[in-house]
Amino acid sequence: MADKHHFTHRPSISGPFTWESAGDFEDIVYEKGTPETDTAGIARITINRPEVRNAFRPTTVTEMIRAIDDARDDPSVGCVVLTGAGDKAFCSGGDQRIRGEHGYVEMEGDAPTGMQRLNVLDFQTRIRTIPKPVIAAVNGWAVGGGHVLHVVCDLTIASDNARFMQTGPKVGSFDAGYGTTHLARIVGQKKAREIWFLARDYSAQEAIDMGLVNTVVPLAELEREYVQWSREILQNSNIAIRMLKAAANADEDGGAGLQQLAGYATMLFYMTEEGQEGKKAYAEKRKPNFDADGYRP
Ligand code: S0N
Repeated sequence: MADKHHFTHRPSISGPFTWESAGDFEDIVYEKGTPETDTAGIARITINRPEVRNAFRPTTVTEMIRAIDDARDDPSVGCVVLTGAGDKAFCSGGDQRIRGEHGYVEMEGDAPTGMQRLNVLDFQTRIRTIPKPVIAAVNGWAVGGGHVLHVVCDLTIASDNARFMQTGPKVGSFDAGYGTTHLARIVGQKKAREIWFLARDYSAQEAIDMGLVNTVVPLAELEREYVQWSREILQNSNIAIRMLKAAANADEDGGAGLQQLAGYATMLFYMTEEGQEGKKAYAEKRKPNFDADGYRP
């Protein structure tokens, strides 16, 4: 007999969970779940610089952008997880050893390579605009620009050893974009100002109490938890989720947010008979019949 309560069903998952490499990178590990297993449909980006608590340098960010762009374009991926290597940090923000005069700059010997700029902002924008949920799996410190990364993600699952901190005013930096405005949407204006002005660190329990994260689990269960959340997401309508994410973004992102939502509305319109009729009539050099279904109320 069909399960009449299928809508309350949570898929049960069983580890161990396996992942397949999705490319060669220097600073990150990019993987996709194994087809036909519980990780199928999930892409996982792991910042892999544990010796500096997973601080990012321009190369790290460029690689994360390549990975998330791949996840966006891959129709077998419905959900992305962002995490850090090891058990001490998710990400400690910009690599302070290579902070230059107006951005982060890598060196080859004594010579700077590439432009000095904050390319992490481009990655933040990708997290917002990919029409698939991005889950931050915070497995230790989330600090500075690393804290902002989890703030920008759609959901945050934290391990019980996670700690959260914006150090900006202590180290001469700030993120006055999503790192402030979206944070305030999440935890409220008073709390967001406290987080930035005092630059204190907060425990996983304090984070959940202020609504900064979605759930907290023991570190050993973090992978199981984000695979479980991903599986539940993946069994739901991806178009519904795309539209919901775009609507939540549009509320904050002004014209850029509306552009995303409007683009998806156009995509849906293309998928209708009425949308297709316009294209067909043009190709067949005839007058289109747009009102076949009448004029909807
Ligand atoms: C993360 C912390 C709290 C961990 O403490 P713990 O566990 O005691 O470890 P440590 O012994 O301190 O660290 C281990 C090794 O890792 C190095 N390290 C840690 N973090 C960094 C880092 N961010 N850059 C470079 N190295 C790092 C340590 O130096 C140590 O190395 P060794 O063993 O060789 O001594 C603690 O480590 C900590 O507080 N780290 C610094 C956190 C921080 O201040 N981060 C930078 C904050 N600013 C930004 O992230 C800028 C953000 C940004 O890019 C941006 C974005 C948008 C708009 C503006 C900006 C902007 O630039 O402002």
